[in-house]
Amino acid sequence: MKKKIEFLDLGQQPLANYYLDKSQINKIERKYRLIICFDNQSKLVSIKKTFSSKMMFNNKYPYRSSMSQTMQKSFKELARQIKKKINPKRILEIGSNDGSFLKNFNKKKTIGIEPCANVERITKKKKFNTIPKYWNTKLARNILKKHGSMDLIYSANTISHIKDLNDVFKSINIVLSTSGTLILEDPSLLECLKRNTYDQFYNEHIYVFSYLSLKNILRKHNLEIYKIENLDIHGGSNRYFIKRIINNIKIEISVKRQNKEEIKYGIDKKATYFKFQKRVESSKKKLISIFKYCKSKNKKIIGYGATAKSTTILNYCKINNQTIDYFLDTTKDKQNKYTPGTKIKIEEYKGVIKNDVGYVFLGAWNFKKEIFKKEKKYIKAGGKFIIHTPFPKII
Ligand code: JHZ
Repeated sequence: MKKKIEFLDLGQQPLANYYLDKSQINKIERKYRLIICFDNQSKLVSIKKTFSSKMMFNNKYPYRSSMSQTMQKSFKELARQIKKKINPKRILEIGSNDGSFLKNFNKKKTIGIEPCANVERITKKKKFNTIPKYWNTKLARNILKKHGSMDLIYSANTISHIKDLNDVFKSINIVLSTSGTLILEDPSLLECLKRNTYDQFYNEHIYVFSYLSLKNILRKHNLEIYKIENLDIHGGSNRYFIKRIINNIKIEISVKRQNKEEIKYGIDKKATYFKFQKRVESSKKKLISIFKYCKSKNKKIIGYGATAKSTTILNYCKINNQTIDYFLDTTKDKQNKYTPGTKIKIEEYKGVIKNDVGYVFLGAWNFKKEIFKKEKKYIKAGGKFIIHTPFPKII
């Protein structure tokens, strides 16, 4: 029986975080076909075509986790929980980005791994110990030799970006202390399917994990999940608390609950994925018709939050600079650049949405609450947002 089943084709796509300079917009961009697969044996959902880490995560990486209050709050709250319940002496973060998580801890206790040197530098400037390298067994051995074992390893939105998962966990096993805790946080496949957020798939998200698939990988490395928190972060993420199998920590009810929910939804069945594919196709049609309607009203349409996710949506639905005037984004490294593939100018967010804007396409829909709170004035004045999840609509 064929193990890997291709269930969704999101068309020709550029690299999601590869924003273009003005000089690049007339040049041919590198594109690939974004096809999503389900492995019937391991239950792992992955993208078919992958790129090297060097190509995706280098010293031009634009993403900063500090750009959202929601993320900052979430990291702060987790740090509080860690200090109270685990009280680790040594903490390692894999994919520390600009230090939004680490900054909640004593500098002497932490090490951050961040291969994107431009982002790593930001945390280093704040006097944190950071290493601009990719996570692998060589690095893990060096860390162990220099700093000893770690009793807490945390990684948010990073493990799903590394192709060789066996190497990831082999490396973790080298550094994690015998009684250590591993906390992983990544988008939830169950929520992605339920909310029709097909934009969770792009070149950086090599995997979108379910509990079932992650459990299978961890078991191979003598690790197991003992607690799961369902978070609203990034449109529905899971925070997995993981221990070595040999350690006698009680497996909490949240694990059983997640298992039950995923089985009930059919996350282990290929039919579930073909149903999702149908919903994605109809989502595309609906979104295109919404944009056509908005355009017919002769009002300006802009984008809000030039996310990696929106690269998938815009390229899949072929919505480009003919439809969206410009994007607003708070990230300096994205401003005055153009969205990959669709070439929509990204402008600096200066605190207000201009009066002439009729519709705002919410690229950063995962921060809807935070953004709606900020944009009360625009909403009060009758401004409308276009959102694609769970179904495309104008709100
Ligand atoms: P955001 C990135 O994905 C890439 P993206 C990566 N692969 C990943 O997994 C996730 O992050 C975690 C802007 N913004 O977080 C800032 C505003 O302008 O959804 C960001 O550019 N105003 C590592 O890019 C973007 O939106 C605001 O008020 O899909 C949000 O990007 C807010 C809240 C955000 O991740």
